[in-house]
Amino acid sequence: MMTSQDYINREDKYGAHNYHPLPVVLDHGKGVHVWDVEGKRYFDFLSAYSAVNQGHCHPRIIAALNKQAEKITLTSRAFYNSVLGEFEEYITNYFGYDKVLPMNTGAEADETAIKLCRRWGYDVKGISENEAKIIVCAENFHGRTTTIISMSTDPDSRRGFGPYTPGFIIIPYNDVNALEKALEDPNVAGFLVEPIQGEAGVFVPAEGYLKASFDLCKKKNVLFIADEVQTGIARTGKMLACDHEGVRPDILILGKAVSGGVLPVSCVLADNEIMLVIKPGEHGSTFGGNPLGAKVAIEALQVIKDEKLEENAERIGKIFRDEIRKIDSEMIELVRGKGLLNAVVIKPKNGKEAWDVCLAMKENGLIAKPTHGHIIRFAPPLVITEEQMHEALEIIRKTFAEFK
Ligand code: IF1
Repeated sequence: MMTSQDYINREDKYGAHNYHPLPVVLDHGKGVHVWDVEGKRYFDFLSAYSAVNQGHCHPRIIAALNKQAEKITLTSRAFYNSVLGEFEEYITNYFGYDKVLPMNTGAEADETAIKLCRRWGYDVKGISENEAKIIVCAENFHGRTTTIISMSTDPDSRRGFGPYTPGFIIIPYNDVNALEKALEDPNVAGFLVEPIQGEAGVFVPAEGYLKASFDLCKKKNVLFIADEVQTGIARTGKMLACDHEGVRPDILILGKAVSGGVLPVSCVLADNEIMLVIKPGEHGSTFGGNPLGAKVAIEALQVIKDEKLEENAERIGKIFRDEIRKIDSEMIELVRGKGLLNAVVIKPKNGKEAWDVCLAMKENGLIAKPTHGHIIRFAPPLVITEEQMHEALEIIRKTFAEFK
């Protein structure tokens, strides 16, 4: 019988060392729970970075997967398939856009949005060839491709991977004045922003920031592009985080939970005057729009509605923040977040940091991951019940008590 350590050693030996995982080896999952190879059960408070919003192995999504897998999985876009149109109609109605462009990963969808925005800048706005600029925010996270890391300010993401793609203006996040100033450049085609910065440590901007930014973009004929890969699909207590401020992005980027974490399905949504600037042969992906992912995504999105997961995220998220704020621990500096996308900022004590807290929580039956050394993200599947949240909070309280 292989132990967890055996599995870890094998990954270490044969896999690239581009991650530093918590030492837990997961074998199966159901709803809010996952089990390791020794059979120990944990609350999953990462949800695969908000991809598994519908819970692990949701029976309806897995049934849709199995059913379609028996019929046809991939056709490429060289031919039509009998499911893609159904998905396109479904998701455009769901989010209220004319058109969708399906891809696979979040990074690909972000890349798609960048290309779409630039092309719109040339063909519709009239920017001279190769002069288009896109405004982005410091501390952003949009993925790992070469162009995306070109607009990153995180040294770990960027360093040693140049030369970088030009054409980005980086301004501070949550700073409307900086945006207004950057928008004076007539070559700006778009403003790409996360409604809440996830990787930055679940940084929630001031109320009104998204609306004010959107309005400024409109004044300057600039596309407002929302990366809702992490914040979308009910995570923050509304279907989209932009819904909290009544903002409808010109280009909406989705990924992760679009498929409930079952397959990589991402997409970009926009209306005709933007989406139709890309013509046949100018963009695509072998797997983008595959019938398997399409069927899975329809079911995963329908589960969100049928189980009212936005409401649940909103309600249970409040309980989480209220209860964390009551914990008497010098290590808890603050808790912030929206819905079930939350983070606790940890003040190190006696050399113990967020990583040590996560290790101790793991021992007590709850897994979460530190970010930036001093922040722990708490983002369980949105199917979590009030009772389960109280059970999880008991584990968190017990853990902090161990650091007294
Ligand atoms: C990793 C963070 C989360 C994203 C937003 C696009 C993507 C992501 C807003 C790209 C991806 C992930 C990827 C993951 C770590 C992770 C993450 F800590 F880095 F910030 F979720 F919190 N836009 N986020 O958050 O999507 O190409 O990965 O499908 O291991 O890099 P992808």
